[in-house]
Amino acid sequence: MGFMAGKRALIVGVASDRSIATGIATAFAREGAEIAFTYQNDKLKSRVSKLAETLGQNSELCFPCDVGDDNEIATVFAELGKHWDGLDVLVHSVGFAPRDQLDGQYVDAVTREGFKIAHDISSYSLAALAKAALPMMEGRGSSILTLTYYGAVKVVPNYNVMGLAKASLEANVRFLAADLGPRGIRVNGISAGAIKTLAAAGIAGFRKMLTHFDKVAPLRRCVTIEDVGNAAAFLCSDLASGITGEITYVDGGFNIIGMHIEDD
Ligand code: NAD
Ligand code: 0WE
Repeated sequence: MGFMAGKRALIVGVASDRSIATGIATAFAREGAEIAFTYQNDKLKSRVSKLAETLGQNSELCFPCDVGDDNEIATVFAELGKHWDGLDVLVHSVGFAPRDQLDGQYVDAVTREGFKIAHDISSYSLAALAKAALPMMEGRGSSILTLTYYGAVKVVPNYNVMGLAKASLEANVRFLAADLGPRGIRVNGISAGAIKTLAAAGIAGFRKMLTHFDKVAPLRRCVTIEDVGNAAAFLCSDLASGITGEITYVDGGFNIIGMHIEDD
């Protein structure tokens, strides 16, 4: 029996078979969890229901949800409540800034509107989902997980306002963990190393970042959605019952390196 048997999970953020959320769903299913999904818009609906089917899930449990819209968030939990009497796991794997924010120097690219959208979709949405999920999650040893990136704590070229939004997201994890701990809900983040997903497509110099990672990270390789999925399954299971408010790095050790000398 898997270590997530009997857990019911809602996963927000599948867009393709390369999505980090897909790696998480795959690990959850392998460990015996039941999974419901949301999709951002109609364009993504068929991909998400296909994944739900492949994982042997009831594909009925796919709901539309643009996390920028409070009504859509409320509807997801109203609909989910018709199928499930409680929720054990909520995964938030969503990040967005307008494309023009992620190119060139931060000081040139950042705008009031770009800042607002990045923080709304990438950070506030975690609190919005947590608020809406609370009635279904409290008092049952449940957990919430989000995905963050090293650009929250150190400067990464072109990541720009997304770095500020991820810093806010990581603080969001701590404030939510403090409030929701007494209500029986753990809240954690995974800081994943760079992975080629849709969100990475077309980012200037992304391939160079991946080869740098292969050379510098202690594990001498990039991480995969399987690596992240397995860590996510652990953090969202009872195996991690004492862990809350933490950011766990799943980055092959990249973040611990201060200076690198090339291998022979
Ligand atoms: P992805 O493109 O597969 O997933 C991003 C998801 O965000 C998509 O499913 C998209 O539909 C969703 N999304 C964007 N705006 C939304 C909105 N308004 N409403 C609802 N959903 C919305 O890319 P990914 O790399 O799997 O990204 C998932 C998470 O992982 C993001 O938070 C990202 O910042 C984080 N992350 C990615 C990497 C990486 O290198 N790929 C590294 C560390 C952290
Ligand atoms: O968080 C991310 C991706 C965030 C992202 C990506 C896009 C591309 C398409 C947010 N918004 C958008 N908007 C779009 O229109 N990552 C951690 C992956 C990533 O993105 C980078 C990176 C890394 C790593 C951007 C610049 C530099 C490094």
